[in-house]
Amino acid sequence: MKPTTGTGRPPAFATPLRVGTPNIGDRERFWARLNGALDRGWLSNGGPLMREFEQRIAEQSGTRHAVATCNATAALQLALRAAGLTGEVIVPALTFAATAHAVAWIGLTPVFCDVDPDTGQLDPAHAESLIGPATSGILAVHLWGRTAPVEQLEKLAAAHGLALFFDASHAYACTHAGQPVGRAGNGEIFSFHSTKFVNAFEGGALVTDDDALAERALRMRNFGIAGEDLVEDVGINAKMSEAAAAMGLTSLDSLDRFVARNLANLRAYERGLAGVPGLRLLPFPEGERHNYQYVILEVDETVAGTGRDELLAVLRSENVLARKYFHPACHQMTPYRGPARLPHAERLAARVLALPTGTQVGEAGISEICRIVRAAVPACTAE
Ligand code: T4K
Repeated sequence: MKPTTGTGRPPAFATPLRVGTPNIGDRERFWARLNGALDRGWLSNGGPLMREFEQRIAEQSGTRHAVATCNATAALQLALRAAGLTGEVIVPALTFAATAHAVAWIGLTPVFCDVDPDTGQLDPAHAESLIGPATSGILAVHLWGRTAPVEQLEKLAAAHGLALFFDASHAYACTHAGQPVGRAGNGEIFSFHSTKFVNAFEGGALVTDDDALAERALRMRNFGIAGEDLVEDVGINAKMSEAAAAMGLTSLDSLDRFVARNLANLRAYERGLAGVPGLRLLPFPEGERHNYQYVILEVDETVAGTGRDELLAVLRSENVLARKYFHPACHQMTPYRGPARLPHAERLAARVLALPTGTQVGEAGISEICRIVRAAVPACTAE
């Protein structure tokens, strides 16, 4: 049965427009790389494609080391383990569950921090109030590809002797203060999941300038093995396969094209939603390089006359599968639920919507999405 809008007419988009549809690079180059791996008979465990991928990630990030992994969650865990963190780690409440889970899964306690009400980034003042005797580190997030308050957090971590990592899953190929994301704190972690603008099917990487940290993470990624007869650490299998690296490299080849498409899409959203009462597209700070992969719309129900969830229902009925990234806030998820109230994280989690972008959609499609949104906002139609 064909989907309908409930009015009997077909949805505006015949095929669903999703948030996170992968950008696909040059298929011929992908197959050539994959065939090379098959011909070599070397499919994982530090193969040449994985090493080339690491080299390109390190170059882009301006770091001495990149440790590629099977996903970013594993890279986060490797980073925290390799840095020897114990006890409590401060994390923002407004992020994907993986940030908190990476901490909890290795037996550490995530302590949830509130965020800036405008940007959604971790609030350093609140983070400071959460530091106690058991705190060993801060894991900040460059949420939606906009960067966290890096300098303030570096100052805070230094003053309290804490490790500092950045979950940069959304921020590959971005800059902060004109410098590539990757060099802040003790290390930064990227995701190359299929839903990210550069993807390796599944993949991640820890980048760092800390030689000892990189060496330990490299070992731990491969069962803690240091040599044929030597196992030096408790390790895990977090290796990136050659197939993933083939995809990752092919994706990197098209990075500029993907960013250009995302930027053109963002501008189309900005034009299409300009002046709609109660709606705000979260801005990207001027003067930095961005990947523009997360187009985030904030809905103020009191002004718009419709709430985020109602707007989402309308969009979904038209086959625009926007996502509530990120809802619920982590401290409201079942494993972490407690008495803590984090008003800014809760408020944003209830108001934000990620809209489709990437190579699957162009300006005509976005203008149609904006038309649907405008028609769904009573404050707009009443004007
Ligand atoms: N830290 C942060 C801040 C993160 O956002 C993430 C991941 C991580 C850490 C951990 O990174 P990894 O360990 O995954 O490398 C998706 C992704 O699975 C996840 O990687 C991502 N963040 C998160 C924001 O989005 P879900 O639960 O929303 O996935 P799902 O299955 O609902 O798919 C998302 C959308 O993408 C849907 O609209 C469908 C579409 N999609 C997905 C896939 C896999 C496609 O169109 N094609 C595909 O192949 O988590």
